[in-house]
Amino acid sequence: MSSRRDFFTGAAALVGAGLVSRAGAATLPEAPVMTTAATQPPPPPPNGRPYNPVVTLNGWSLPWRMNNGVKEFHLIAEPVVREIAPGMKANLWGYNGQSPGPTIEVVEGDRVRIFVTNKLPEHTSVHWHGQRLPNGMDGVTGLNQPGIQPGKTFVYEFVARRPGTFMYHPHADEMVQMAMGMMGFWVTHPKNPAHHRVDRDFVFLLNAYDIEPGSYTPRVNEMLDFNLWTFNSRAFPGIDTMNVRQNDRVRIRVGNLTMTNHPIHLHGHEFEVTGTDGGWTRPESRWPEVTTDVAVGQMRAIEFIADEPGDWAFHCHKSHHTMNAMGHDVPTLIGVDHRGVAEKITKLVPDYMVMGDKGGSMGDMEMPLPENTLPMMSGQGPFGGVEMGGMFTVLKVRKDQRAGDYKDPGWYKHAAGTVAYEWKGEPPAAVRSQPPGGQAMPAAGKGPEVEVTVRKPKGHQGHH
Ligand SMILES: [Cu+2]
Repeated sequence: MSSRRDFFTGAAALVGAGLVSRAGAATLPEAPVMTTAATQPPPPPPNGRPYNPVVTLNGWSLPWRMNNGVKEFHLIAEPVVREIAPGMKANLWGYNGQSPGPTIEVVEGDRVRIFVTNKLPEHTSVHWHGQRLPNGMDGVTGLNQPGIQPGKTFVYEFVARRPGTFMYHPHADEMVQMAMGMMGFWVTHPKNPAHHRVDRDFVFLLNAYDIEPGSYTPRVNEMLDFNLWTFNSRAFPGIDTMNVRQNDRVRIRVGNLTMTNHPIHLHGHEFEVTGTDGGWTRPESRWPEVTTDVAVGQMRAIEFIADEPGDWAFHCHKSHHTMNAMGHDVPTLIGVDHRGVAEKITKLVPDYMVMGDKGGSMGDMEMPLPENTLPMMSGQGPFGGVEMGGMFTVLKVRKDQRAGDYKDPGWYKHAAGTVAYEWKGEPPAAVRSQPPGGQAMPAAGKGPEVEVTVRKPKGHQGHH
């Protein structure tokens, strides 16, 4: 069923959330454009089969129009400026104003028609990674179709046959276009919304760039030595937190379009891999873990009950993937007494800094940074510098986070006696009053002992 009223309903649902409408030719569906890198709360589907929408971390889902029962989307491949984190922007290629492109959400059995307009300076195509579809819709330039030349619009059409987690990306000048950020997420929801139901469903892509400190555009010839590691083309502290209610069943879907694998690690909970790039895993095949490797080209859906309140780190476990650029050329001098050396070198090489001679900490160090460059490790938490970058964010589990509320609740307020403390000869009173072997509970009618101040992450540490 279609009606004139349906025509822009999808877009209307998002207006006011950074979305700019851009009318296309009369016969084409509108191609809305997103102007912000902030996470957009998921709008319920305005028409078509019902589903439980996903939340794209620092991203959004693409509205559609219904045309005689076909879901029509319009992607525009184009150069974009993506804010990687406050203090750094990158000239990337993407879709509809951002990179990665918008998430496409459809329902198992939907007939889907996607218009792709090429506003890049070279030909492109779109491959619908993981889908069952007619061979001529698979998007490999030269093999399945001619390239989409600049200024041209191609149409892809197929039935979303298999529910699950997918990605899309060009299969044309792939090394350049993927190094420039051409990619997006795709979710095909099960026909029965009660199947695989969760309370929160977060999705994002893993990406890597080689952006020289002080510059704005990725070096596209890079094969191995990437220096910027991101979730949905955002680097910590620019990645939004995942905010959930205590005891929510949470799914996090991750797709990897970098050139290396990423062991994704969650603190405080065990999860199971409930979906891969090939579909849902059989329940008898699942086992609990706290880290799962997401190899190149793979998608993984992990699920867990968020039953431990707090601010839990969620990150890639390769430590150089939780650092921002400049990580490569700094010598390790742990155990070396270099008193006076750094000072002398600084006179020769202004950007030089010593990588902690005590095994330590750069999070609090001030160092001169080139323009448009993030500190290697930064981010302020309630107790000081978090000393992370890149692929790192926080799962915030709160008793009072309402269903459907994705707002950041601020830092966790710890119950008295449940924070690691400095030993001063005897435990503080709050620790002594804890029940032996049990979790400390805040005394009835009394607030938590620790007052925390919320400080905004500093994106531009070290600028003078
Ligand atoms: Cu990694």
